[in-house]
Amino acid sequence: MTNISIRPNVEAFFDKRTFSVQYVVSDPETGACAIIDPVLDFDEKSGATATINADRILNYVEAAKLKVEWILDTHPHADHFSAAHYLHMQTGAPCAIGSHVVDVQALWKGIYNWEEFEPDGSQWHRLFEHGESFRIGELNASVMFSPGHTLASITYVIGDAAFVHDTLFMPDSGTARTDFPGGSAEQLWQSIQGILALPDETRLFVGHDYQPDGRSPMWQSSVGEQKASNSHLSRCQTKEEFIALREARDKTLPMPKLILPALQINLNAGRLPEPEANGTRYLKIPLNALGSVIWD
Ligand SMILES: N[C@@H](CCC(=O)N[C@@H](CS)C(=O)NCC(=O)O)C(=O)O
Ligand SMILES: [Fe+2]
Repeated sequence: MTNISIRPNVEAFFDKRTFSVQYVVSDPETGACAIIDPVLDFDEKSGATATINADRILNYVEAAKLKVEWILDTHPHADHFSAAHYLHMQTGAPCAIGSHVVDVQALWKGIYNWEEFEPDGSQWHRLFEHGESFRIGELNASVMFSPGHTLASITYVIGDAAFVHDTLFMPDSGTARTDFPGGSAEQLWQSIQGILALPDETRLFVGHDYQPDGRSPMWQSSVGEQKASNSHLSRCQTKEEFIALREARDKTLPMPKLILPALQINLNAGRLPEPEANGTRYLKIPLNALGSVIWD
């Protein structure tokens, strides 16, 4: 699956409001590129949306004379809005995500009581199955199903670069949480084993960096570095120990502040709700629908 001798260009864009890392991965030969996990800005205090992050990516694409062939999400994000739809409208490029997004859609259709919503993945142009391949110019990109953080998470492997989203974080930060609806620490462990089975030199690009102890944001590690020093994995000899560590930590984490606003946008491939008759768009917030709460 991996061809370590092929080294695509990877440009990262860090969003400091949500600690998200967005990527443009490009083929040096043809200038074709894919945008991965773009953020649509949302300020929950004012209800304002903006395209500051997405426009920064488009400016880079234009300056580097790249052609956007794909807009890819690794999973339906629970902490920020996806700019996939906006970038599709700007570039015409197709949007894609993992095929198990339909399971996440079915789950949240119930939570939001969305009668009219079709949980069939038709909101994207393409849904990827585990093991499927596609092209970005001359680059071969392949898809690994990597659930655990969400039911639908996938990793994109492109030459020597793997976009591992919220599975492993930087070695000093460990791993992603597994307590969202449909999450599973056991599945995350299995998904991590799949990523660590890639060659040691594989460059790993994470989906978030929460800057522990206030250090500068970082997003690139390697399989070898993660094996040697991931702060969660190095404390666990067995799957059972990992599950216990992950679940204990998850119990201490409040829900992301944007989970309820974000999933209704992201399960619709980043489309905002249609405006009502007065021209204003509204979000729907279910009360007492998620089990877990931390009050202080
Ligand atoms: N405080 C952040 C939390 C975001 C969050 O939960 N991030 C997920 C990835 S979407 C995670 O795995 N976090 C790990 C952690 O906080 O230890 C927010 O409110 O947005
Ligand atoms: Fe996430």
